[in-house]
Amino acid sequence: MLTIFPEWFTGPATTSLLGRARDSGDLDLRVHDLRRFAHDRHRSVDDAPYGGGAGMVMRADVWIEAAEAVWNDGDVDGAYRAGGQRPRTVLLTPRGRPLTQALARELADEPRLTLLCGRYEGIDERVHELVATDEVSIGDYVVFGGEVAAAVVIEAVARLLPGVVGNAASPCDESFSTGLLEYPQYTRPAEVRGHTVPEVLTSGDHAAVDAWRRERAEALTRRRRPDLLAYRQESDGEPGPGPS
Ligand code: 6GU
Repeated sequence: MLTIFPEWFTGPATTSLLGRARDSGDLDLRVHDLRRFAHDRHRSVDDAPYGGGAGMVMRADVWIEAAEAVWNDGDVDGAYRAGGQRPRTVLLTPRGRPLTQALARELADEPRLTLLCGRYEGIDERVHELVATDEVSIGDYVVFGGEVAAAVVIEAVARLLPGVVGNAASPCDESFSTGLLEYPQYTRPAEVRGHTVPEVLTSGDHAAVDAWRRERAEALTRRRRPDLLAYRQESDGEPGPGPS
């Protein structure tokens, strides 16, 4: 990934399951500093917009040279030259395709990804044209920059990789393969501040537990995310990735 804030990733990249996936070699994550590819002593990566207006725009030439260097990193034949085949290169931007579990699966199938973190008011349009193969957004809201969005993409993709813990079936995974939200879960103690555990869960009747969970998941989905149910009906009961 390419960013002007490589230090931003130290926490997410070294902590918990992502850190473990890197340590075990299941994930090879390299964070590159975009400023290393700047042309001047001040290492500037942005300039004033053509046509005027407030704010700065990130320079296309710096992004292009940085991306080409990253594409060719560790590639002795230089297979990813300008104009040649590029690895899947995802520009994180609010105008991108919304991230879904289906898109995370698609990206997880790639042998290699390059993630570009945009900042400031924007990026020169030619980065979209010449560097990015994909544009991805993490939702309909705006955050300061692509770093947090890239971290979301990395986590969503990494946990789908073979050997990475968290790959096993969990209620969360089921949410987006059955198209339903997850059912409520409980663990000990049996009572907390007067709130008890639903009796069926301690009955030992596995069929009854399954039926209860399914009913709860459906009720919750109907109340909170009717859009998921609509999508499910459209796709004729096919387990799907959710809307869009
Ligand atoms: Cl990828 N970037 C920014 N700045 N804001 C966002 C986003 C990305 N996705 C949703 N909001």
